[in-house]
Amino acid sequence: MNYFEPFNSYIDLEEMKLNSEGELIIRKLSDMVDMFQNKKAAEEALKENPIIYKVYNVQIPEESGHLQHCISIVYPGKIGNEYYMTKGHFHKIKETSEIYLTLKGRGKLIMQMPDQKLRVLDMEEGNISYIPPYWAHRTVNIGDEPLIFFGVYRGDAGHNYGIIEEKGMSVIIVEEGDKAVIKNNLAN
Ligand code: PAN
Ligand code: ZN
Repeated sequence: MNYFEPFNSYIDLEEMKLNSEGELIIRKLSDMVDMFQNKKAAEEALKENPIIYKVYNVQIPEESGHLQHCISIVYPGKIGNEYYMTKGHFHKIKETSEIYLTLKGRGKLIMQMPDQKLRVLDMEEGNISYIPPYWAHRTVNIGDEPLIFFGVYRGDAGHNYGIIEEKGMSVIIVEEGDKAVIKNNLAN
């Protein structure tokens, strides 16, 4: 039997750092510039190339039986009137489910089925959001502080970004008159 040591990680919410040995992913605007709708605003913002989000991954074997877990931080900001967001993905193992626990900030969790069925959940401190099997998922920071959430999912799930990178999701979340509004994505 494979033996694996139990261990703790620690999230410091003030420092916004996860204390663990795992990989840190930093996504800048240049990594996802085509995903925002306002091309002119995106090009302008590219001069500064802001960090849109970070993911602190705990180092876990990519095997069934294990649970991958990580802390994501989506920074506040907009490209044009579209809020900063994650790239969004399906899992390679499509029947993977996932749980997000919102620790700080305000966001929206957009989920979409391959047949385009769509759901949007609020992410607020203390919300535990369940992403059932088959749903693609993307998070959007609609507040003015970092959106910080914990995610956990099966060890061997993998990520599939392809379809969403090409086509986007069927809605976008934009600011209109100080409010976060869900709009159809005309480019989809
Ligand atoms: C999360 C996401 C993380 C970043 O850990 O991977 O928030 O989003 P993207 O992977 O879409 O860039 C998760 O859902 N993992 O499965
Ligand atoms: Zn996921």
